[in-house]
Amino acid sequence: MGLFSKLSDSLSKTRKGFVEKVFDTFTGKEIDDDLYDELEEVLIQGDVGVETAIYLVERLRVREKEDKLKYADQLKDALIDEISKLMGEEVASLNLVDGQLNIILMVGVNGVGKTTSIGKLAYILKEQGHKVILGAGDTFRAAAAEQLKIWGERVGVDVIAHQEGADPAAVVFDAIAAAKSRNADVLIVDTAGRLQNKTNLMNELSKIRKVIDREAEGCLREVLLVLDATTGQNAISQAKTFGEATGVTGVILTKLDGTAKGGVVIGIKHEFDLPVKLIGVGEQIDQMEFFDSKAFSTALFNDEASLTSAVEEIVEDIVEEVKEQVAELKEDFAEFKDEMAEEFAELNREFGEVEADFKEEVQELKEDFNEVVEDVKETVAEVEETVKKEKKKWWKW
Ligand SMILES: Nc1nc2c(ncn2[C@@H]2O[C@H](COP(=O)(O)OP(=O)(O)OP(=O)(O)O)[C@@H](O)[C@H]2O)c(=O)[nH]1
Ligand SMILES: [Mg+2]
Repeated sequence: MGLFSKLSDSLSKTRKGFVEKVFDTFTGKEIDDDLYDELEEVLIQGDVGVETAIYLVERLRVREKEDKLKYADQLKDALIDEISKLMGEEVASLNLVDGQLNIILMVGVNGVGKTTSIGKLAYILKEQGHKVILGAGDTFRAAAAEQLKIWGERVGVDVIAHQEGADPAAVVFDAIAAAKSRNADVLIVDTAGRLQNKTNLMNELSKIRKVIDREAEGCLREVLLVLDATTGQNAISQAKTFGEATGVTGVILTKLDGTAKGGVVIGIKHEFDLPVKLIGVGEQIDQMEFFDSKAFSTALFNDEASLTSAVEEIVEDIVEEVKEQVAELKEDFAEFKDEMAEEFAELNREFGEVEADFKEEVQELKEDFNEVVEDVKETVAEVEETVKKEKKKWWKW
């Protein structure tokens, strides 16, 4: 499936559940305060966040005056325009420096998709040619290191892990040493999502940061906060807590595929000075993408987007089918060739037998013919002899 249709597909629930509701508020109505109130409510329900909902409604009031809009339908285009502006046009990237060790720290509460995202990110970076190593900094949850090791095997990268209950700072220390000695240029560190309480969690993260700063000064390029899109408003409040406490540099928004709460991206973009860097659109290894604001708002609002993705899918299906048919034809042809070769060999054999029989018969015929020739010669000789004798008789007369 193409990149765009993947994104468009993963946003289909948000398009149906959120965008269509927003658009419904506009249908066939006059512009008045009730309409703005209703819109604000729908935006909040769609998880863009209270602040962002208020901001967008304010912007629409301004646009109504500036553009002299009369009907609610006209506000629809203005809203799409305002949200697209707010999202920006940039495609996200990671802050990595060539030829140096780059450390990426993954943080976030339990179950949001940190470990899975590490696996997917390692896969992306490895494909890009980086040498990646993983550090199992979640020593709190049973089997957390095992889960990371499974991802490491899947991707084909080394994982540095200690026993359950070990000091995560010690794991990070070893992981940095391993990254240096094995010449890895990207180290991604997993962390625990749940500790006894929030203070413990934040303390642990700051201890890990200290080890990184001491052992690999200046190498911590990204602290990525992983947020689960299905939690909507909760994701926004987690962004507040973690953003303040752990020096987060960007967000990975996971599980966009299973939710109608994709509007949360708009809120995160607007309320925090935090770029959404990557989005998770499924559980598989290749289901994570760098966040492309423009593609995102296009896929969200534009009918053309669904059309393009539908066409893209149809074309892909056709290409797949043709490929399959070509493969089948190739197989058939190979079989046909083998059959023909066999038949040909058989014919050759049969022909050889016939040829041999034929030669024998010709030989026999030749022999018969020679015999006949001999007989004829003998007869001729006898006749000549008789003629001679008869001639002599006649002379005597
Ligand atoms: N549908 C979908 N599921 C995802 C995505 N990312 C992660 N998941 C699933 O979310 C669940 C939790 O993922 P983990 O990676 O274990 O989450 P975690 O943050 O490491 O959890 P803890 O280690 O307990 O803190 C798993 O079942 C993943 O398969 C995504 O983008 N889409
Ligand atoms: Mg985990």
